[in-house]
Amino acid sequence: MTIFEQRKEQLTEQYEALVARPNTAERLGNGIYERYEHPVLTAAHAPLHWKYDFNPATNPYFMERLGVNCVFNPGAIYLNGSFYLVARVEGNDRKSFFAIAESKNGTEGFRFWDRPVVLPETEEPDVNVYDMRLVQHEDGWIYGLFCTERKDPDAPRGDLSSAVAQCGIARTKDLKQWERLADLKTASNQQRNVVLHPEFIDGKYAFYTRPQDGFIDTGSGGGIGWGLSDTIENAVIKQEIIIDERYYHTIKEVKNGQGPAPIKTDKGWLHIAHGVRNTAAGLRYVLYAFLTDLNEPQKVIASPGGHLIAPEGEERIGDVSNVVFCNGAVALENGEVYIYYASSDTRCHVATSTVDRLLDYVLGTPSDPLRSYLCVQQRIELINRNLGL
Ligand code: M1P
Repeated sequence: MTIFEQRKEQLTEQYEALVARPNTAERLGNGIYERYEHPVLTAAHAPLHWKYDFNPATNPYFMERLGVNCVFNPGAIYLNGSFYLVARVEGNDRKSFFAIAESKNGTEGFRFWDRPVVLPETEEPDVNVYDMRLVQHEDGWIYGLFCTERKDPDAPRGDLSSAVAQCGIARTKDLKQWERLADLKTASNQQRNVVLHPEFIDGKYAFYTRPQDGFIDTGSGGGIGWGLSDTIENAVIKQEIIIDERYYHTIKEVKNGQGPAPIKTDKGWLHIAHGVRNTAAGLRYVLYAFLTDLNEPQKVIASPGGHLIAPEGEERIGDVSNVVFCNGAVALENGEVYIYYASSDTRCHVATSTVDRLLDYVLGTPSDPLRSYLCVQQRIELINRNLGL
């Protein structure tokens, strides 16, 4: 056997074992959701034919030619009996692109389709695209809203990092053929974490936004925003309001952002979002949940204090450590919920729960009292009630 043949065979075996690996849920968890033993998608899940040249004449050492650095921040959708993740795949060259991975049960066996998504461009080409939120809208299309990033044309000479982030919009019926629409227009300089609400509001398309002054800093951008647009082709939000503010000394002090499109329940729209605070070790990203009114999805009606999911164990380490981020979730008709989250901008995980349990969590968990003294009182009340039982 040549080196080429040997390496190809062994790497193929290793790859197939990884994709077929069973993934078991933790036994007890916290009652709100279950984490799983393994990530559902990693860089190693990228098919070999995306990375290696399969021709022995041009690649005698069976060497990686186009490496994949990480696979994270997936959008999610359930269609015709399968779970689909549209993952952010980052090549070794730092550019992200989207690729669809499919699984029958949503917790294991995710396998990428043969080819990544070919996303059409607008007249102003994207330099980088990432973090797609998939939304099955009541207008009949599946929308993918994502961040499109381009170099800041106003950056001073020599500044090769400043960028402008905006919301790109694409739509599809089958996740294969994508139509690109114009980027969303808002009054803000920059937008990230924009999500389409799945239903019309007063006959208009409704968006969760995240206005920000700079590429990293939200600056005066006060939190998760909301705005309406008459159309989705050439979407424009003329008026943006903040519906979930960031707040001093909370998990969302520095910034926050809507996760996936909210889940419709009989008690309101269930939202998963991320909150960011600063630490001596850099930014810390956690997930939190809140509920908004069924008829007025911009009105928050329940807001449990603290995080829903924070990075744990190996999740804490990666390209951007101490981060969990979620832009994909699936709620099945039987009430099961699959929360797809990424850790440390490196790999994708799943946590499973149910609509009932998540509603119990958002409605039964006390809100953040915002001061240590009041937090102690809140806990003493719980302790006293428990000791009295
Ligand atoms: O690195 C953590 C996350 O940072 C950004 O999120 P936000 O705009 O809320 O700060 C995004 O680039 C996201 O992809 C990334 O996971």
